[in-house]
Amino acid sequence: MSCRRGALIVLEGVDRAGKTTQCQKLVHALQQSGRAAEMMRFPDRTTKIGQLISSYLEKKSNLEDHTVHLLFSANRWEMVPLMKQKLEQGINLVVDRYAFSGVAFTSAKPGFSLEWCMNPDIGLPKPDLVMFLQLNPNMAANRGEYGIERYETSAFQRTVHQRFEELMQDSSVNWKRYLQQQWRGQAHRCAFCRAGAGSGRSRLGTDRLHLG
Ligand code: FDM
Repeated sequence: MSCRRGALIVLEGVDRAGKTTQCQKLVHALQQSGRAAEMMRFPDRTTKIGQLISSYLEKKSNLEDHTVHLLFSANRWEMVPLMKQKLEQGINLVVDRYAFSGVAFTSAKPGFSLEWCMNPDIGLPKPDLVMFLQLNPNMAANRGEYGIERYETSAFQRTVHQRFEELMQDSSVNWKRYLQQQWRGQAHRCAFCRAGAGSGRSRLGTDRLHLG
């Protein structure tokens, strides 16, 4: 017997915006309402590729900028069979960062166009909903442990935020923006209906990831 496919819900935002907490709350809320839901995160630091990325982020190793961009993308691609399997089984996937982070962070570096950054992710399963948690980068900087990993400087995060703003202009992606005061304990409540999860309306993996 076939079951309805799960929804692919992505949470995006600058570092320390609270994405992980909201992902956990959303998974919990979905499960409480009787729906199958699981969380994934990118980078997934558990794989071999993920370990290379993790070491880079922790500043234990250096990687050339194009190379690390492609590794982030490869880290998503290696999870695609599992993602598709779970979605087809009717499991709703709540994903902490996705290709939008990939594009926003690399294109915040000098010499990288949005177009170049998008290319390796074309063809990834398209999310049914992308929730953007908006937090002023100066507020993010005051949060615990900020500054330990690579990219955690206010100046860089401001540029990342600008790149996200550009990506959010793409109306073929179902973006929903939450301001900080809105999402405190709230974002997960309306995410489910916005994604069409469990309704059978959501689409599985169009062959192109519309990032811009
Ligand atoms: N990041 C994340 C990228 O630069 N590219 C990507 O494709 C992804 C998914 O890695 F600074 C950056 C964003 C962030 C870091 O941090 C991952 P968390 O705390 O694991 O989300």
